[in-house]
Amino acid sequence: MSLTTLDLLVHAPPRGEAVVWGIPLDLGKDNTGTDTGPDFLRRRGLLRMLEQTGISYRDLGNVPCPRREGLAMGDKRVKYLAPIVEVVTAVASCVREEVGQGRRVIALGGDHSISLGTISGAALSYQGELGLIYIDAHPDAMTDENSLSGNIHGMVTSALLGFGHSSLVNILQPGPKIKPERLLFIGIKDLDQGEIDFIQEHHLTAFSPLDIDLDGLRPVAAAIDQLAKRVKNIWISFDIDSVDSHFAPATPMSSAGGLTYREIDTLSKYIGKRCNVVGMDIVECMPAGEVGNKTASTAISVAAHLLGAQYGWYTHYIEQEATKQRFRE
Ligand SMILES: [Mn+2]
Repeated sequence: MSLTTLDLLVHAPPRGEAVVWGIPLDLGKDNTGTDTGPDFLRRRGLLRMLEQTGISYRDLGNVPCPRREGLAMGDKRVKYLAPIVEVVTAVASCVREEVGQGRRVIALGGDHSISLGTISGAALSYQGELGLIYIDAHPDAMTDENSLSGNIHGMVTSALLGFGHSSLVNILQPGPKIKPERLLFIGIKDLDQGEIDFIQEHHLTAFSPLDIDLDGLRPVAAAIDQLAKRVKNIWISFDIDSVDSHFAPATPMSSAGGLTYREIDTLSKYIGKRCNVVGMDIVECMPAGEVGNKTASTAISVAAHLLGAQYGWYTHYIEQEATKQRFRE
């Protein structure tokens, strides 16, 4: 074992206070079913995890989000633009406030369009001094001009970088929110040609499962370290579909070939110990697709690790043994 890996396993009580916030926005894509994601993750152990790991938190409940029945879709190139912008603008202003108070935000989606709000808010709170690690099977870098579906959940990173429909770019304040050299993609594997061009054109750093198969996690870890050195505060946007469907089936774009359990487990531990994670999104959770408790337990342990906590079956086991011992004494 190297000193690095031992260091990653040290149990240190996570610092600071967190807020849990549900954003059941379900308008950013064609299929529905991610609106129940926040309550599902709470019920399946997210809040229990926060209690067990000693993270003090407040649950802010769920943001009211309009349902698509009776709503006008509007321009087919940016479906449901007006209601999405309304919700994410409110989200941005609340996240700016919470982050400004030094609280770490755990934002539960909803589809990935919520991140237009959470990340814009956090970036504005730090006057643009924010790094972003985007863990997703898709880079979500389309625009209203080249998207085939017109779904806004696929236009997130392009808008944060300042490209695409002006209403998505100018959330809360005009202009880009993230600098291209402060964005790191991990897990992308399903890309449109427009996204391949976008990544090349803006020299974005991206690691696909193929890169990880070829070179291992070492280059990814180096890129994480480099980002943490470049910018103090980091936001993690975790799309459940970045993980192989075997380990996290409950997501609309679930597919095989994504990150393995061990890869996401290692990565989340590494990020949690090496980066100052100021907040995270956990998005695209679709409870109807759940098998057993696979997706929930994967997502919840990822969240714990991103906050710097040790969490898993072995920590439970140790706790139980410690309780038994106290009882005997
Ligand atoms: Mn996504």
